[in-house]
Amino acid sequence: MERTFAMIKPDGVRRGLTPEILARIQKKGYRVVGLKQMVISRQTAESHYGEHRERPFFGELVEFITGGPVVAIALEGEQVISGWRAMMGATNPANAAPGTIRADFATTTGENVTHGSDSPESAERELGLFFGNDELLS
Ligand code: YYY
Ligand code: MG
Repeated sequence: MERTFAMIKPDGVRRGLTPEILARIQKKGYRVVGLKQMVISRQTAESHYGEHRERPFFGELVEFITGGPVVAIALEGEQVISGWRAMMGATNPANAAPGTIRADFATTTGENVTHGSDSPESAERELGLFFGNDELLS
């Protein structure tokens, strides 16, 4: 059993996609073990996306992700790290397979509705960044 960090980004929250996305997660059968709506601080955003610090889009990415409320989600399930990434689809919605969240709800890479950790190491780091242990179901 794995855990991963998922997030509905500010574009998804603003557009009212939270219920639709949570429904997809629950229908798939993943267990929501942590859930909160929050505005991400600049410091947390820069840490969360630290691997992209030198990329040209980093500034815009931090502005975007701190620009409105997000929904932070801790998920548990069999192979949930790759499974949630599969449900989201490719980073660029133009390359995302039909039926994935990014294909169905997004048109640009910069505003692609959801986040998902890309490895067990990222999942552990990101869950620790966004949730205290007392905020997660055991
Ligand atoms: O993990 P994932 O979100 O699918 O993609 P990453 O390569 O980790 O990039 C994180 C985030 O950065 C992406 O969701 C949108 C943004 N981004 C961008 O704006 N332009 C790019 N060329 C690449 C990524
Ligand atoms: Mg990533």
